[in-house]
Amino acid sequence: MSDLLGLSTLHRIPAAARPRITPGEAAAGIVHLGLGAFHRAHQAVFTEDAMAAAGGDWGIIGVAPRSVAVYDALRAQDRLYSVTTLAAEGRSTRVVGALAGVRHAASDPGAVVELLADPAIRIVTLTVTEKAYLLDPATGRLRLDDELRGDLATDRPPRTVPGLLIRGLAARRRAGAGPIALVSCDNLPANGHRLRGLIEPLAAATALADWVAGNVTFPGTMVDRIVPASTAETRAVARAQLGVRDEAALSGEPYAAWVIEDDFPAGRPAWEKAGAVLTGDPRPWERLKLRTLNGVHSAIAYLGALAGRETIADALELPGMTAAVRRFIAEDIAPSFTPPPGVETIAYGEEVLRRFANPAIDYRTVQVAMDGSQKLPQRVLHTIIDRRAAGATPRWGIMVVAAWMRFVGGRSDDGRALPLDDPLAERIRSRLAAAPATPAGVVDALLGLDTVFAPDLAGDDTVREQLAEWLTAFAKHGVGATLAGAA
Ligand code: CS2
Repeated sequence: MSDLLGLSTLHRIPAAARPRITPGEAAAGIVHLGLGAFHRAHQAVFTEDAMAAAGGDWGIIGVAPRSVAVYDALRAQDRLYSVTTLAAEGRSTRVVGALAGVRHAASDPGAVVELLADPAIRIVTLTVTEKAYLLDPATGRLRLDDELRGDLATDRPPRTVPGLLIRGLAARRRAGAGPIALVSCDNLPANGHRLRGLIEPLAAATALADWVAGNVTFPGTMVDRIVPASTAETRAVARAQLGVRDEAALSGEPYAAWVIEDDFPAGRPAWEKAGAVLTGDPRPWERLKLRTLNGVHSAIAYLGALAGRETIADALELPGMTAAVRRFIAEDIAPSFTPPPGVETIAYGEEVLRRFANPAIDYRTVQVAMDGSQKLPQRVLHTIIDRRAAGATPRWGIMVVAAWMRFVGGRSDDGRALPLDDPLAERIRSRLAAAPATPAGVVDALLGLDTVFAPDLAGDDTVREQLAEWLTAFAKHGVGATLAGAA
């Protein structure tokens, strides 16, 4: 008898953990690109709950762009997987039945193009991470690289996400399959506008512009749930809770939020019945979340990793850390924008700190630290730019950038190697290698990354000086002692 989670073993798991919709019952209506943990613990759960509450053929076909491991694991389990909610008080596990299919784009790109041409598919959601947008992070403009040029100019299977989408949209137009919404669920500001800014120039280059203008919408979203990378422990917990093995098991915090711009030309699931907020303009929510939650997450990640802390919750316990990030929120972040109506940024920040302190969540500092060149602009640099424009000196935001500059040097305070997992890793390393190994040398070298630092910021002498001061303090006392003395 199989002990693997699947349709034939569902009867063996506790009734409360069984999927809320019968797997296979709802036909597919959504294609999702990026089958990572975040999607499966966030949008898939909202969508299952919406279908359970209000019906509709909104099953999700999940597409793994590259990694084959998740795709194989989900196929072996009839696309079922569990999410364990981790709270300090205890945990609960549920199996999610929202996936109507899975595909692997790298080995079968044609299948994805065909799905986009299917009239049953009316929504495409994306969690493909910041770097897949091929946008210059400092300017937000499309960066046409060789791979994307190849996707546009040849018939070879598309290798980039924009290439795949354009090919799919062209097929949809030919098939007369009707309008569709493309929904970015990545942590980018004005993510809907960015996705539109990516697709429209490409559509114009392929004579799709009019059809896209009349048939495709780009609703923006704010997505939020802390979903750590799965480990052997996650799978062991799932097995204990379910009584069967789940090789695709996930865990997440109790909190989940989804704010969605309501612009779906061919319908949508009743996500509001699952707790999502449908709105005319999600941008104030995105800004609040990116600058506060993600900005502070990155701050704790760089400072904590340098001080030798492996998890966010442990890093928060460093003497001075909570005081420093509270001042970052109160003095730099809160005055940098107007929050959504009814929300107070400092109170929101306090809730974020409580969520980060959840002792049941092992979120690695190096996981948040990765792809810093893609994350820093919207998480920290926009706060600094807005405060500088208002004549203020955002000392704490500048400290976070200095921590990133020390982090990409590759060593923690006690000399341990730190991973530089970043699409600009080579450029960062070669700039650092060519620069004098002094604080001012490091600042000059890294501010020269013009796709990260906009010219106004890179040319700001006050910012430069403060960056060098923080780097000097970090080198002299270590990050732990600097924090303890700073706030
Ligand atoms: C984190 C986010 O890894 C990271 O960069 O800051 O994934 C964060 O956990 C989510 O945005 C929370 O909604």
